[in-house]
Order: sequence, then C-alpha cells, then structure tokens
Amino acid sequence: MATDSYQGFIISWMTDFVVPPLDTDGDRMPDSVEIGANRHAFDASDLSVEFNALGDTEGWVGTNIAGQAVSGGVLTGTSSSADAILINSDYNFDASRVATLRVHMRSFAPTGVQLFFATDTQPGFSGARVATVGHSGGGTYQTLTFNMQGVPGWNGTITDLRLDPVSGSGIAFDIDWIRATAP
Ligand SMILES: [Ca+2]
Ligand SMILES: [Ca+2]
Ligand SMILES: [Ca+2]
Repeated sequence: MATDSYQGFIISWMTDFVVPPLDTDGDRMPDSVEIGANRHAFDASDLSVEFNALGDTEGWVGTNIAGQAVSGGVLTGTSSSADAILINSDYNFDASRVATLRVHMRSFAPTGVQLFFATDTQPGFSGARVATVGHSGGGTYQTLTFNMQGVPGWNGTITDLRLDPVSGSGIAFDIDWIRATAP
C-alpha cells in the first residue's frame, strides 16, 4: 500500500527496443526535425515529400513500376501495367489542415494523375474518394494541384495516400515533390 505522495518503480526489460520518434501532426516528419527546420510540428499543412535523398522513397511503396529509383532529386520509374501505384501508409494527419496536395512531376505521355486516400473511419482506397488532374505529357515538369477538400470524405484523420502517377502502361515519369497547402 502506498503511504506517501511519491512512489518509485523500477522497470526492466529483456530485449532492446526502439522508441519511434514523435510525430505529433502525423505528416511523417518527426517533431525534432520540424522544430530544427523552423517548420510546424503541430500542423500538417507543411507536409512535404521531396525525394532529395538518394534511394529514400520517404515511405512510398511502388507497385507495377519498372526501374523505380530515387535519384537526382526525383522518384523515377515507368509504369509496367495500366495500374502503376505509389502508396504511403505512414500518415496520420488532420484532413482539415490540408486543403490541396500539389505534385511537381513530369510524364512522357499525356495522362491522368490520381490521388486516393484512406482515413481512420474510411479504410482502404475507393474510386469514391479520389482527386484526378491531367498532365499534358511531353516530358515537361508541371505542378498539378489536387483540391483535396473538394473531395467527399476528406475529413477526420488521413492515414494513407495513394498516388497513381500515370494511367497506362509503359509511361515514364519523374516526381520531384509532393507538397500540401493550408486551407
Ligand atoms: Ca510532423
Ligand atoms: Ca508539420
Ligand atoms: Ca525533389
């Protein structure tokens, strides 16, 4: 029985473990990094994916993409089927803090580019929750703006993003960055 205001505990464990870095706003950038970089540790409106570190996909996992690599500041690849997709399931941010997602990319053929999402109450990806923007191709970089708050279901906590960078097989693309804007 505790008889005083203070109690002490000794906790021991048998194996090493790693404490994941705190990411309060769930934009995949740890609080310590955000604070050090003068970013907002408690606001996901500064979410950004830059692909500037060689070989670092920043949590994005590709499917049906040939030659996928991160080099020269971009995530590069070529669709190997009509359904090339990139998924990042590490997000956990407040939908109300992100009005748009912009993608700076080039495609070597005209194509539709799609952004799907899942939330804490709407798991999985659905054709009912998608924003689509066209890229005119030609291998020139364009900034595509996806108006996420205009898509039904963009509310609660966003847990997953899925970018379909091109639509159609055999289309080469380079993604330079993905960035959010605040409402
Ligand atoms: Ca963060
Ligand atoms: Ca942030
Ligand atoms: Ca980049």
